[in-house]
Amino acid sequence: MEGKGHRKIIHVDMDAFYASVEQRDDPELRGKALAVGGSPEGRGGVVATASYEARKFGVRSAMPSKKAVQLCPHIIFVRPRFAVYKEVSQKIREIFRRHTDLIEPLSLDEAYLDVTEDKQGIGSAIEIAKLIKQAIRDELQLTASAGVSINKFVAKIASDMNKPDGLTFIGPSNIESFMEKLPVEKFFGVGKVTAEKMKKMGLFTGADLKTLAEEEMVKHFGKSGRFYYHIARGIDNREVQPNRETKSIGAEDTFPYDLTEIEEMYAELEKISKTVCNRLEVYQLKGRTVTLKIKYSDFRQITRNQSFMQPVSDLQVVTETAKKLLLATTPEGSRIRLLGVTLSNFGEVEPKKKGNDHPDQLQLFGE
Ligand code: DCP
Ligand code: MG
Repeated sequence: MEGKGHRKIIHVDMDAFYASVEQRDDPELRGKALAVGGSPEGRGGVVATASYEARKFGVRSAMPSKKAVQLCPHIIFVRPRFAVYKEVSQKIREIFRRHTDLIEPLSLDEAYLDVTEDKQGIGSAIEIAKLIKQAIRDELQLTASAGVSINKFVAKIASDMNKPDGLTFIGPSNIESFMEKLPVEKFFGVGKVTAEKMKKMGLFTGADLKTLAEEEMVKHFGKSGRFYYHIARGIDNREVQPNRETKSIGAEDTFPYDLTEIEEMYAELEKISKTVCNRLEVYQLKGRTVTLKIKYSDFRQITRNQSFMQPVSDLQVVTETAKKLLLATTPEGSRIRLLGVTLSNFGEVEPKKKGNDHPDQLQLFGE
């Protein structure tokens, strides 16, 4: 690689994380089709993750448990043990820290590492990725997949390419052709709705995106268009940001058609709040402020929030607050494209200090 002047970035992502931890800790579950989260009766429950044995049947994260049972009748449901996942996550981070302090966790099971300068002077990012994978296997009896490249975006795509237990290197000379072949839905920040829009415009791959000028990209896709423009050319200068504190946890959904009925909006808010509360549980956080984000069909966007004296994380409180905020701001006849719910203002109640504002919010949004 690893020519001069390039960064050396590793993206590490654990394989079937929750499910692998459960199989590790209970030999009865090894080799079995397994879903963490949800329940067989599955009224509204969704699968957090599935073991690779269950994925063979098509079971996926965020799938309703009912659907999972249809696909894989012998699937076993296991309750999540968030405290254990959190502990494993900390141990993984300790392993990373043997090589670098430039670690940016994206979730419990995933992080970027900048090893341009590594603590042990190994020099090769591929070698470091191998050592990290080996340590995770030896010390934690789990497997991880790693992607190695010169920027975050390509490293993240690479880590997903040879799962499980993969190690994929995409060097500077391969990046351009790699990006050209990449389907647009793999681009960072491109969700279902943007992907549809791109396809309608005849844009299917990185090569197609490259035919548009930067201003055209911005015209069609807003601020993200500029990022897509560069990324299609393999350029991603985002730095690995260590010690980013979680300032907010949220989820949002853009709808394939505009919502006009309050019942529909409520149903979506219930789903989104559920995702948020699951994440709050993972991170063991409670927030004092609930924020509702609404984007209307004319792209007008508003946020409204409500704060509580005590931090909250209860599903019912979050959902009811979001509904109340919606009702207070959305007159009849409104057409809504997007709804989002975010919790912020974490931690204990303390008197407001001056100069204690953090503008650099880490949003844990989206799928
Ligand atoms: N998770 C969740 N709900 C989702 C997606 C994920 O609760 N919709 C949880 C369970 C996963 C963990 O986060 O184990 C990590 O998410 P990943 O997307 O990395 O999925 P896995 O690690 O399970 O599988 P993979 O091997 O594809 O990375
Ligand atoms: Mg994973």
